[in-house]
Amino acid sequence: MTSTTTPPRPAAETPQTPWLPTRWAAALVGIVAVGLTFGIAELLAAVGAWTDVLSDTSSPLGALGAGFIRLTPLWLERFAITTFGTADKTVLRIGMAITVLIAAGLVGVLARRSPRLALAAAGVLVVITGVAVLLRHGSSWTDLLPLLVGAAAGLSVLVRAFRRQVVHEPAALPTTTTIDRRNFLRVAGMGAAVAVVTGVLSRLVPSAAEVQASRAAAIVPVPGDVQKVTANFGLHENGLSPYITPNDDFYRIDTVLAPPLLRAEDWLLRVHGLVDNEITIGYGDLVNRPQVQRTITLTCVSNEVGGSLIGNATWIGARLQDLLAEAGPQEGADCVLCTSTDGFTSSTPLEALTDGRDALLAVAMNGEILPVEHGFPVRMVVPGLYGYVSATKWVVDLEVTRFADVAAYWTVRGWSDHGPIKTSSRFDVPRAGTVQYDEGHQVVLAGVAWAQHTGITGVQVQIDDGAWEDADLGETLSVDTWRQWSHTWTATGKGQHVLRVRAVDATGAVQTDAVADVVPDGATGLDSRTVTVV
Ligand SMILES: Nc1nc2c(c(=O)[nH]1)N[C@H]1C(S)=C(S)[C@@H](COP(=O)(O)O)O[C@H]1N2
Ligand SMILES: [Mo]
Repeated sequence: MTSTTTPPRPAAETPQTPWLPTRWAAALVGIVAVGLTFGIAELLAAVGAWTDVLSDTSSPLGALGAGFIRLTPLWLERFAITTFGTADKTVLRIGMAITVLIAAGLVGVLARRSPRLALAAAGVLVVITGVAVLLRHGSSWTDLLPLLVGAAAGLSVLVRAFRRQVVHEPAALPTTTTIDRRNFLRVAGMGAAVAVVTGVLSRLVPSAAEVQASRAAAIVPVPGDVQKVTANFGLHENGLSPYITPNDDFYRIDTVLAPPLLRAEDWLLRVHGLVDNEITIGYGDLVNRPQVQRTITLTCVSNEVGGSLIGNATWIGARLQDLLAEAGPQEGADCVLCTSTDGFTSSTPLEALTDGRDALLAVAMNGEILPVEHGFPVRMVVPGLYGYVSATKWVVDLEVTRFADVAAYWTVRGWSDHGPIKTSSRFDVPRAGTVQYDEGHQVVLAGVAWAQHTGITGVQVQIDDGAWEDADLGETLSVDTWRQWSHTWTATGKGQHVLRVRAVDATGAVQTDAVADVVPDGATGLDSRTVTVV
């Protein structure tokens, strides 16, 4: 028989001294509780999206990011794009993380004083996030589920950690309430452990991986119609942009925090609105249509004079003109509202999609399947129009309509309805900044010039107030791409000199020197360099 005697119990605990966690410990528990909320919610959202039970819009952090972007005033957004360029999303993420961390810490500190108030504050955070989830394009009430489950876990940690106990002081002192230290530490520790585990798990959920797998399985279609490409195309000068921009160097502009997770096998495009025949087409049908290969230069309307929001790539895809012809646009239609799976919209002039130019539903970029951040599985590419009115990535819906009846993402924010690209040119060499040359030095000036869908026939360089001199031009595949240029200048005259460049398009029109801001329809003015001859 085993002894039933239990080891002697420790002596009855001495009456506890009133205890409160330090502010830092309380803040940390607040962060754990909020971390748990988002960790669990993101995990559930990712699993939900992956299993198609929930839409891609149920991620609370994604929704907060989208809400943040939507509320960002125009000037700040432009400042972010021009200051941080493609890193603007990273800056936004860091900003959002800091904001959430501070709010979570404050909730913890508040709980130390009043768990009820803290619960209310945390509730406000949850409601704000919930509203952000519901405001996302294509979301429904069920998309709130991940957030609600996460919040239940997070808030219960908060409540349990800060559960009060009544302490009866031994003497005739009044009864005081304090926090049970052991319980606080146990709950905080458990909460932190669960938060870390869910955080790690949610990283392992293969929803992004599924999309990459879908992309890896896709095969670049063989185009039946290819523009001639000669080997070693274009000019080669140190510092000059290559004629074709490699995918990894291609500028990226969009309004999403993370690219939407859309698999090729799930992609469907609906063509509807003012058409005789509605069309719904899947990825397989799209790549089975006649494919063409075209080199087209994309440009962002936010590109400042001399800026880098421009790139030239070779795209493979089906021509939009043929698809629209099958749909049969009706009298009075003048616009196609193109919607991305992330909710972004562009209103594209119907004319630009049907006037014979190579407007594409592109599936490949520079010989690869479209990179996810450039629109996988399908994006639009329209020669001659700025990206915001034409280059919709992750495109899933084309509604033939009238400009008078719709408003697109950027047009409601003060940008023009029609966005034809303005003729422009820039220096790549020398780079901006202080440059010195010895007198008599043969200085190579070089850059790119563009007038998509009209074509560049000349580039001219001016030294100070001298005559405009013709630069040499690189070859070009079509009027839809930029052209490289270069010019040699013999550095003469000690002191400072201003070098300017301007383009001449195929109609003979010379690039204007009038300065215009990027808002509402693209910047104008001349790019220049100031150099010193010694
Ligand atoms: N879905 C979606 N498509 C989009 C955008 C966006 O914000 N969302 N931005 C447009 C803008 S403003 C530009 S300039 C181009 C940029 O394309 P890129 O990122 O492949 O260079 O995409 C266009 N397509
Ligand atoms: Mo853009």
